[in-house]
Amino acid sequence: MLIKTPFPHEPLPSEITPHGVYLNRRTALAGLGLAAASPLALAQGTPGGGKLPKLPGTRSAVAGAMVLDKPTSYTDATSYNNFYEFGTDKSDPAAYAHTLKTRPWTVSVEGECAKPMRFDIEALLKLAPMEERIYRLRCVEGWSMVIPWVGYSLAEVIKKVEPTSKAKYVEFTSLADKSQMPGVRSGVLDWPYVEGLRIDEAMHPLAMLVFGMYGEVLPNQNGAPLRLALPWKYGFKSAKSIVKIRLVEKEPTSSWTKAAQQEYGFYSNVNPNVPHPRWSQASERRIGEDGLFAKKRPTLMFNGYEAQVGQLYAGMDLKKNY
Ligand SMILES: Nc1nc2c(c(=O)[nH]1)N[C@H]1C(S)=C(S)[C@@H](COP(=O)(O)O)O[C@H]1N2
Ligand SMILES: [Mo]
Repeated sequence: MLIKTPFPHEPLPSEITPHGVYLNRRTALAGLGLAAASPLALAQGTPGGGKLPKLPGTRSAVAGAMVLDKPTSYTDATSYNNFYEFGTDKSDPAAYAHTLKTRPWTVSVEGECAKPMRFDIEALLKLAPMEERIYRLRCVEGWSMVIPWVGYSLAEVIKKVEPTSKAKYVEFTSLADKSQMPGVRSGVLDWPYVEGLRIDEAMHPLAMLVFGMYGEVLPNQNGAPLRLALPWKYGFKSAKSIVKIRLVEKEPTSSWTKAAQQEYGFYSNVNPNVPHPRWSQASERRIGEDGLFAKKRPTLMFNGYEAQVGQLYAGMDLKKNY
């Protein structure tokens, strides 16, 4: 049977909210004789919405954490979203996610570990120093963004619970509450939203637990109060609004794999050479570059993070392990 999934189309330019004006800080600084603005200055100059509490992070020292691509405008990053718990249209999360209650919020970290723990969100915010990292985000649908996230490596939390030798994988579960999330009443996915990683992927320093973006706390539509950012994988691997992190022995089944196994594999590493069964993955549209003359960008192996993560997959057949 052919499963009709809601991932089939390339967005039309008309579907994309006109983006806000990007404050070109490099140009502004050039006028002041400070042309050699560091990527840090550039990142910190990427304006947020100015309505949410500030959440600053120091420039990350993790290799590959600061791409030099121009960050997507805050307006685009917060109005063109995938968060099916609030509906399947790109504009639904921004329209409906205000009903999500992000306090109180606890995250249980459990399973194959010596010290299972329930973390209050306030404790997680203090668990490790906040870093700013500018990552590419490549959606499996064929578009991409560049987002200055604020958070720290997921490994910081996993280490705390002391995984046992049986902890081969990590499973992430998002909140699924009909009273707060209107999309959970639909059968579009088998709720709750579940994703998974191999433990060595989860422990990689680039695998990030995110609490903020653009120097402010996460807007609800982007996965408040905490989500993942896995820059070398298709966007759907980065679960939003996480309530449970479970260390397990067997490969978890993600919600998208359950919905259409031939289309969304466990690894889902960005790979221009492995087409999705219904469309090519060789190129992408960068949101904000949607003008009449905008060229598509070639998609990079592992989304451009091959130097950092390639060895995780040494010797694996990436067509088979899609
Ligand atoms: N819980 C949950 N997490 C999710 C999704 C979702 O529908 N539900 N969508 C995923 C997809 S397909 C993408 S591309 C990214 C989008 O993140 P963004 O809206 O912050 O750009 O979130 C991912 N995380
Ligand atoms: Mo996506």
